[in-house]
Amino acid sequence: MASRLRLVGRTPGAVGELAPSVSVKAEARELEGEANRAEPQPPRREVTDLGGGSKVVYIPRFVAREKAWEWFDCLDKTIPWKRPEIRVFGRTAVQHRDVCYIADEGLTDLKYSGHQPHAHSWDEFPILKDILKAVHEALPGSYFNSLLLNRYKTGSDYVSWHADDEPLYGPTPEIASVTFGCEREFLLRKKPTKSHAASGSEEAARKRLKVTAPQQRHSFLLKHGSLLVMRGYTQRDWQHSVPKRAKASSPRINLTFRHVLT
Ligand SMILES: O=C(O)CCC(=O)C(=O)O
Repeated sequence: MASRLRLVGRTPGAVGELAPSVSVKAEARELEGEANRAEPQPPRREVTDLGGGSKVVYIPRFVAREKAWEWFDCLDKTIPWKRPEIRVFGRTAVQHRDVCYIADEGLTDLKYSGHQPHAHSWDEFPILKDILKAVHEALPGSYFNSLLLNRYKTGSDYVSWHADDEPLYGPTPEIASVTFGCEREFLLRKKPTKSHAASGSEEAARKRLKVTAPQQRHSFLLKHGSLLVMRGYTQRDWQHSVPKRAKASSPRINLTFRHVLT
């Protein structure tokens, strides 16, 4: 401290003041150095309690901007993206986004909409091991052994309303979702329950009045380098989607880390 005080020259900014002296610049650099040496603060977290034991944690700046672009480029180029055919409401359709699946060896196979993705090994993609490590560090006590990657090339690519409620994840799965590239809206809506479902006469009255049934909804604008975590009964009681957005003109890559029960 004493040495810094000795270095200080005249106060800059006074009328007729010369350019800051070397000693003032030295002090500024020293103060800057001190700020950089200060304990790094963990990134800000926003917690949304959805009620009924469901929760969402959102960390907007999980990965620093430049690092996140580096990871985006590497994933965009090196992942063997596929756009598979799936069965929806009895019809075959091409999925509206590129996907790839990674899992530990020996886990129960993932199957959704009549499609069973090939499970690649983590060893094929060192970058995914790095991202998984960062996720585990941010979420102490959590453990993920599989990953579904999605690439939305344009605003016409989307994922429709669904829940990741496959039995292989158990009753209260934790899903950690990392986003790179274009910002897109991530929506959550409550699944209708018996107590919320309207009776026939209530529904008829609503139709006459042209009123939509009240439904709990939440929306998150998922930023480049962000992490969103769904916890508790979110998959049992809520659905999520990433809708089409005409204005989304650049690609977005999303990684959802999951734990398959063994
Ligand atoms: O792209 C996203 O943010 C969501 C992806 C998703 O819902 C899923 O992989 O199940």
